[in-house]
Amino acid sequence: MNLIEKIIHSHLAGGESQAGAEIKLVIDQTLCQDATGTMAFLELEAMGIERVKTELSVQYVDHNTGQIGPENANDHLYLQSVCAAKGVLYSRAGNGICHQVHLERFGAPGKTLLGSDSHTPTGGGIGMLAIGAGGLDVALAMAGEPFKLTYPRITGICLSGRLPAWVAAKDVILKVLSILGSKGNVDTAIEYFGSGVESLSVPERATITNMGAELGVTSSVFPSDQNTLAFLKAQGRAQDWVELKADDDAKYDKIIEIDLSSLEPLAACPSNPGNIASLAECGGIEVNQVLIGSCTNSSLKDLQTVAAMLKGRKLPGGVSLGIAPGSRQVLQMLSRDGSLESMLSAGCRILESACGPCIGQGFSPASDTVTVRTFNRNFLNRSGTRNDRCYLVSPETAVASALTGRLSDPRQVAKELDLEYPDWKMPEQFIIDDSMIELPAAPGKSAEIIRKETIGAPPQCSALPENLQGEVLLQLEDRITTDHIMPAGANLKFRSNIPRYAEVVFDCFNREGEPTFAQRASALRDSGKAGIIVAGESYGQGSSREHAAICPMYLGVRLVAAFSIERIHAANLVNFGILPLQICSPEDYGLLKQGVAVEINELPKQIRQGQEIEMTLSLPEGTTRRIVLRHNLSQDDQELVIRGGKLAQS
Ligand code: MIC
Ligand code: SF4
Repeated sequence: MNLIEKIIHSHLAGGESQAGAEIKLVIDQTLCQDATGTMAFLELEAMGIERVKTELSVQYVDHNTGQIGPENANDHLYLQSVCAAKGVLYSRAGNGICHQVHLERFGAPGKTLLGSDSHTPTGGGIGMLAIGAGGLDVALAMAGEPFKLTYPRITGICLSGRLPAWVAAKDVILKVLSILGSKGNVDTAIEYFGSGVESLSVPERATITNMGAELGVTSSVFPSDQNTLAFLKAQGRAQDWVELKADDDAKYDKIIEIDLSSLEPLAACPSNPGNIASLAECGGIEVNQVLIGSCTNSSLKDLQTVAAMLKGRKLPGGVSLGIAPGSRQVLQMLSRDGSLESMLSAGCRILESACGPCIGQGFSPASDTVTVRTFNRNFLNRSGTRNDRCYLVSPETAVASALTGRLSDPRQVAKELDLEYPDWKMPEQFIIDDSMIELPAAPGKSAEIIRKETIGAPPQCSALPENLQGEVLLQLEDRITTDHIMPAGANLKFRSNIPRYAEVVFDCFNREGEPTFAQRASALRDSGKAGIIVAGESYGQGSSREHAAICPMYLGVRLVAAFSIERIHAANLVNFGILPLQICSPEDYGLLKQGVAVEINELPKQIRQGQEIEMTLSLPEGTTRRIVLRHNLSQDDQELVIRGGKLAQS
C-alpha cells in the first residue's frame, strides 16, 4: 500500500477502498479558525452536542483580528466561551495562524485531521492525512460522526536530488502547479516520496502540502521519517512520532518525477495560483510592496532565511516590506536570535502573527502597483484593492525583490550583493510556551456561553420544490473562486451575520447604478422563484468558507450549474440545500444566459431516479428548449439536498 492508503485503511468507517467510491473516515483531530468557526460552533450547538467527541479539537483565532468595530471581538468571546463549554482548546488571537500552530503543537503522523479551512492539508507535511471541509462537516466530526468523502485517486510525486541554493520549497509546489494546474484535480490526493524527500525539513514539506489546496486536491502527504522526528523532538513531542512510509511495491494511479536540483525560482502571476512563470518570463517588473507570511511561508526556516538576507541592509525607499511570522513561537525565536533586529534595522514592518493581508485584513496595495507575496492565493481583488496585480513567490525571491524594487531572481541578487545562501538547521529546541492556548472546562463542569448581539443564528433552508420555477441570475466563466462569491477582507467581520454578509454576494460583478446581485436574487426569491448560478469549469475554487453556499442560499439560490465544481464547495452546496448540477455541453452553457427562465418538473423524483435532470428553458427570443444536466450525488446526498440540507426546517 502507499502511505495515503495506509492512513485511510486505519481510519475507514465504511465504504469501499476504491477510487471514486464514497467512504467514511474516522476523524482524530479537528481545527477551526475564527472566520469559519463561529458558524461551525453555532451549528454544533444547533445539533445539541454537549461535548466534542474527537481525540483533540482546537479553535484558533487568526483571521479576523483587525477588530474595527465590535464584531471580531464578539466572535472571539463567543468562541472562547463555547470552546470552554464544549471541550475544545482555544488558541487566542496573537498565538498564530492555525496551520502553523497546529503543525508545531498538535500535528502527529498517521492521524486524520479535518479543518474548516482549505489549507488544513498543511498537516500533511508531518505525515497526517489532513483535509479541509466546510464548517458544518467539521462540526459533525466534532460531534463524533465520520467524515464522508470520495476515495481519492492517488498521484505519487517522486522527488529526487536536492534544491539548489536560492530555490525553495515554494518553487517545488509552484512547479507542481505548473504541471497539474489549479483545476481538474478534484478527488485526487498527492503523496510525495523518493530520495529527494529526506533533503526537505518539516516546514518545507508543509509549504508544499499547504499549497496542494491550490491544485484542488483532497490532501497531500509526506512520509514520516527522521526529519519528522527531529521536528517533533525540537517541539518537545518526540512521543508523537511514528515512522510512516509507503511499501516498497506501493502503487499510484499516476507518478510525476521531479528532480529538485533542476528547479529554478518561479512565480504565480496575477490572478490565479495556477498561472506559473519563471522570473525571467515575468521580466523584472517594478515592485511597490512585498509581504512575507501566511500559512504557506512563515515558518522559522523561512523567516530566519529572510533575516539573514536582510542583515546589515536597508530597504530602498519605494518598497514597503511587511513580515507576519506564522506563530508566536516563530516570533519569539526571531526575537531571541537577532533576526527581528535585522528585519527592523532594514526597515521592515512587523505584523501580528495572523493571516492579516493574506485575507485582505490590511496592507491593500496602492492602485495600479505590483505586490509580491509569499502567500498561496492571488485571486483578483483578494488583497482589498480592485484589479490588484499580485505575484506569489518564495521568501527568497520576495526579499530579493524588496531589495531591488523589481521582481528579481534571488540567485542573481545574491551574486550582485555577494550573499551566501543561509544554511538552515532545525533548532535542537523551539521555545515552548502554550500559555495562549486555553484548556476547556473539565467534563461535567459547566461554562457560560457568551453571545453578543452581533452573533446570529445559522439560517435554515426549506426543501426543494416539487416543480422548480427559476431564473438564471448570473452566467460566469471558468475558475470562479469563493473570493468572487463571498469577498472577505473588510467584509470578513460579518461572518456571524448572514443577512448582512449576504449583501455582498458576487460583489465584484456588481456595476455602479445597477441593482446588485443580492437585490436581484432576493427580489426573485420573494416572488417565489429559485435563483440559479451558471458557471464554467472549477466553480468554487479556493476557500472552504461555507458562507459561499449559506449566503447565496439565504438569497434564494437553489441550483448551481457548472462544467465542474470543486470538492469542498460542492459539499457545502449540498449541506445547505443547493443542488449542484453538471453542464454537459458548451451549447447548453451558451443557452443558460442571465435572465433565462428555467422550469424543472418533479425535481425530487428526477434526482432520485437517475443522474439526468431534464429542464425547460424559456429563451429571450420567445422559444423554449429542453436540456439535460447531470448530477453525481450519492443516495444520502440526494436525500439531503431534497430536504434542504443539514440544517433544514423540519
Ligand atoms: C482563505 O485562505 O481563503 C481562508 C480565508 O483561510 C479560507 C477560510 C475562510 O474563508 O474563512 C480557506 O482557505 O478556507
Ligand atoms: Fe490564513 Fe491566508 Fe492561510 Fe487562509 S491562506 S489560513 S487567510 S494565512
